[in-house]
Amino acid sequence: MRIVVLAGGIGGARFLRGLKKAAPDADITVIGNTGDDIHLFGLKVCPDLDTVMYTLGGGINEEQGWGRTDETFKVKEELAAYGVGPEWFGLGDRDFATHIVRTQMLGAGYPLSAVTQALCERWQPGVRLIPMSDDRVETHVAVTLDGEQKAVHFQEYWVRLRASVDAHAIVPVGAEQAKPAPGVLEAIAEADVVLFPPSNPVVSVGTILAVPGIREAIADAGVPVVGLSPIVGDAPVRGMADKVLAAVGVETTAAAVAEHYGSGLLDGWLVDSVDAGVVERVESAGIRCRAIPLMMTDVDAAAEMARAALALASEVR
Ligand code: GDP
Ligand code: FO1
Ligand code: CA
Repeated sequence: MRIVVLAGGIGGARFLRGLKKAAPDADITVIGNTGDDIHLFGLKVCPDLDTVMYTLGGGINEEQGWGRTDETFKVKEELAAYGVGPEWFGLGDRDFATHIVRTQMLGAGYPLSAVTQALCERWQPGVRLIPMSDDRVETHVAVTLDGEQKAVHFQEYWVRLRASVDAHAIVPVGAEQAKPAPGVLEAIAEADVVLFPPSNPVVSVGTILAVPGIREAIADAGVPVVGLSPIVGDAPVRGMADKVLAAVGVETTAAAVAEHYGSGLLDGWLVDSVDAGVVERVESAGIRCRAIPLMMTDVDAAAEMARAALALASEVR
């Protein structure tokens, strides 16, 4: 079975670990969000691609959910001693090596998709990880800071400001001109099923869908498209998705997120058991819906969610 998954960072990566366990023989292609990418210290950092790669490759810091295991921060300390920041973004020494290799290869002319493939040769994630695009796309967030309207990089909004101010708009800068990376549209066209893991619907899955051609390819593939809610009991399980959902006028509920994707895109939607009350509302929007436990407390729990997603996929269409 050929499965395509549109993934952000932690929610996507943890789900994928479960999916690999639930469907060990499946051919899994992951289309990764690159809207979170940021240039720091002259290096290209791709948080969501790295989170997927490290998580599936066994190098992730489990408690944090991002960055490397057994990490130290000597380089960051030395940079700070020179007065060189930003200090609010925690790049570790082991992680730095990834960004150095990536930046070196990009500088030599390789596209991000080829660089990602090369990095994955070390990590052997067991899936084909493709960035959504080789072109630069950078999510910016419009905010009011000190009475002034300005746009900040998504990482500045998320990590430095901790989404403590309201977002007026979320703009995936460059998305309109971006082309899907080689292999993205082909993987979708050849897929037997497309899954939206419980990733952020706005700044992870939403950004991938903003690359022209990707949403259309999914709709045209004529295969089941099933998603899992990142919202449980009217709140994000982790992080501040409520802030970016509000920016696009979507309430923070499992049902509203399903409606936001819409029946034109989504055939099936899994909500957590605590949200069983919204199943009817989602189904009346034309999306088949089931309520099951959706907390990825360990790999087995994530695998159970993946099985349920595949089962729902075989029910629709
Ligand atoms: P990010 O790029 O690291 O923010 O990761 P993603 O976009 O892939 O996923 C973020 C979303 O994952 C958040 O909105 C969380 O609510 C959701 N999430 C994290 N852990 C879980 C979980 O165990 N269950 C569910 N249902 N959602 C989760
Ligand atoms: N998230 C944080 O909350 N603080 C950090 O200092 C931080 C550093 C960092 C470094 C590399 C990396 O791949 C990810 C990192 N993240 C950090 C996570 C990440 O940038 C965000 O949580 C996601 O992009 C949000 O979607
Ligand atoms: Ca992310």
